[in-house]
Amino acid sequence: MKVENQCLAAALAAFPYEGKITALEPFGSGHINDTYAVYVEGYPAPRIGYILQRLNTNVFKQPGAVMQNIMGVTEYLKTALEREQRDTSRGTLHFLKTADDQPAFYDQQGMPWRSYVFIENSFCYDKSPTVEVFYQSACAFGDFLRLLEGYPAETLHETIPYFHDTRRRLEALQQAAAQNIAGRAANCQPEIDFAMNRAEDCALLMNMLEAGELPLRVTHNDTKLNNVLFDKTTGEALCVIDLDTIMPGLSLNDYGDSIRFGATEAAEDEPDLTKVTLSLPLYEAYTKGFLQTAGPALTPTEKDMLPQGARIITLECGIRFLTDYLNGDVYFKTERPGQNLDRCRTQFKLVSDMEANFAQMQQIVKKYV
Ligand code: ADP
Ligand code: GN1
Ligand code: MG
Repeated sequence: MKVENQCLAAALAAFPYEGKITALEPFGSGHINDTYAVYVEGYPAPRIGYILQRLNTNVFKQPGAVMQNIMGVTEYLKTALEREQRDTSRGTLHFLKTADDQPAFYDQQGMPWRSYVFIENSFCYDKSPTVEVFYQSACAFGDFLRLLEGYPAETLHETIPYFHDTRRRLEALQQAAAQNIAGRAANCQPEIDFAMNRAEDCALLMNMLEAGELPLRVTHNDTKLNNVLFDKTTGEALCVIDLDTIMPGLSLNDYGDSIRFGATEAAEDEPDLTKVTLSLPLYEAYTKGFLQTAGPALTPTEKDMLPQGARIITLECGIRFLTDYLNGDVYFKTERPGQNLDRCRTQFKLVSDMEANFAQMQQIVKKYV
């Protein structure tokens, strides 16, 4: 057996699964971890019983700290849901512990694996089929923020330091462009200029945080539409997943990252930029749901800054894709050459669209405050 497969088999054997395992299949469309669906015997056919994931240690340097955050937050969410008499089995993730009571298994190569219960009859969207679906995802993320309002933020580990420090993201881009390791800088000078021309914007939210004008909260930090599970039968949003980046952060980033990914009809890596536009109906649906659920917890300044939050995290994400393109695609998984540059371009196109529609975005926020 190849070492790769030996590791997978050992990880599979490390968790106390109920039922006979019948198959294992790569699963999901994330850019960071390796995800597998674990099938267990069932009638009339095998069913997915669990998710097994290998954490990307290039991204998460302290997997133990990631797992401590996740275990703490999921326990807390369970209690919070119980208090509101809501379904705990589908309202949050349930992680398994290994035979020696650990939340992760380390394989012979030292790579960490964790496993959790698959929420049956559920699925994720990579794109909103309707405004209603996007509204539902806003309620799920807004509710997540509200439920974790009382979580002791000081006990959380900062698993990726400076994750959404946009100033530092721009500095990293500057450095990557100067070093030009992969020899690609000449292919993307307009994109480099686009980012550099917005250096002041990159500092805006961090400056406000440091000045005490924005509060630090427990945030998810990766609020893409495909990180919400929906019920296949009722269509209702069930729970927020992909909890690796839960850290102290800004509510504006959680709001904004959802807009960046979901308030457009286009895929994140769409090469045809004429297809990439900000959809104001989707923007409005998300804003409505987010303010209905998280609104009572937000300060007037946070609410006021929501459109900026959307624009700046979109700029940041474009900067990150561009930096990775310049560095030779070492961070985000890619399936084709130029994919990170395409991803960067969609983000910058959205930034331009948000700049052109900024007054409308502000009006929409006002409507739901
Ligand atoms: P990543 O984005 O890092 O690859 P995720 O944690 O988002 O990893 O999981 C990948 C995909 O697996 C999700 O988009 C979702 O389709 C599916 N998934 C994850 N957890 C569950 C779960 N508990 N129940 C059902 N499906 C899940
Ligand atoms: C990554 O794992 P995934 O695909 O949910 C990334 C996010 C980016 C996103 C862009 C830990 O998220 O920060 O916004 O890709 N996660 C990490 O699609 O860097
Ligand atoms: Mg994900």
